[in-house]
Amino acid sequence: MRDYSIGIDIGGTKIAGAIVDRQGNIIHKRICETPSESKERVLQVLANLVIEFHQLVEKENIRLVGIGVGSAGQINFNEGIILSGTDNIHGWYHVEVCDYLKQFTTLPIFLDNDVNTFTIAEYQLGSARGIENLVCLTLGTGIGGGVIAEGSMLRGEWGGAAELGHMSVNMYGPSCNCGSRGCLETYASGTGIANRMRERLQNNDSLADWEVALYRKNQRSITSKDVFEWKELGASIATEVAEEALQALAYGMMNMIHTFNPTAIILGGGLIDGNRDLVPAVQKRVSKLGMASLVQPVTIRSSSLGEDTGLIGAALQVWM
Ligand code: BMX
Ligand code: CA
Ligand code: ZN
Repeated sequence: MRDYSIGIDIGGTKIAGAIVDRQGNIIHKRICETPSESKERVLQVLANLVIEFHQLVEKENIRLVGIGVGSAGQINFNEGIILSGTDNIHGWYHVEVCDYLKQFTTLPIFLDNDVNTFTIAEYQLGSARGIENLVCLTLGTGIGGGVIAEGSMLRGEWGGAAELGHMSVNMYGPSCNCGSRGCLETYASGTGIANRMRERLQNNDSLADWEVALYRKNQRSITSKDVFEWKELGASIATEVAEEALQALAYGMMNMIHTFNPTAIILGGGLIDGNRDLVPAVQKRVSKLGMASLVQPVTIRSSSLGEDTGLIGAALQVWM
């Protein structure tokens, strides 16, 4: 009998669940909408997934060995509690996920940050396979991080380590929802890039007519994709915003290299999946910064496992 585990990825808009083997093969997958109205409803969705997957494997004669859950936010890994997470779910703080799910299963349950699980997948199966000193960064709605140090996940005191999107690259920079200023996330996440673009548009009245026409879009619906497309067309403000994002990333990554002395940095998330050219552009900038002995040997690569990396990594926690 082969061993499988249940992986669950809790996102702000959808919850994905899967039965996964140790090689990252998914044999069953379910996607549910995240009920934003209450944490009780979200927990119910998680319980239903666990119950359904248990029923499925009974029929198929395969062995489940554990459950791994991933979620954005600050996770107490030791106690299996989401301390705070997405704003999309009403009341989504201090959620005792592991204790709750224990009512529905006798399997061991693990709960970790979404990008920590992404990091586990890249480390065990992806483009960072076997790299024992590794930094992963995802550029999406936010920016998340995960660090493997000397072959183990770096967790800190209770699991909150490696919130790399909230490394500040400018103490006078834009305020961040974490309470700080100039976090990497405020410059180089999808949300951050769109915010910086909007800000610049509001404060600029000396643009060429063609550029004004280009930006004639409902400002609220501007995305980071627009910004990179406008940059390609040579639009001045979009170019400034995209360059600033790359430069912020480069400085952030230099700080990470100085701090963790990694062999490689893996970049993933929606922004990278949609624009792989970002990786060499960042690599070029990083290589000009910081201490050469630390920075020069580091390779920067994009993730290789696709959109299910976080979900697969959630399941792989069981074998980490
Ligand atoms: C934020 C932070 C991280 C998370 C990262 C990526 C919250 C809710 N989120 O910096 O914990 O790993 O975003 O999240 O505090 P995503 O939503 O972009 O996947
Ligand atoms: Ca993390
Ligand atoms: Zn922040």
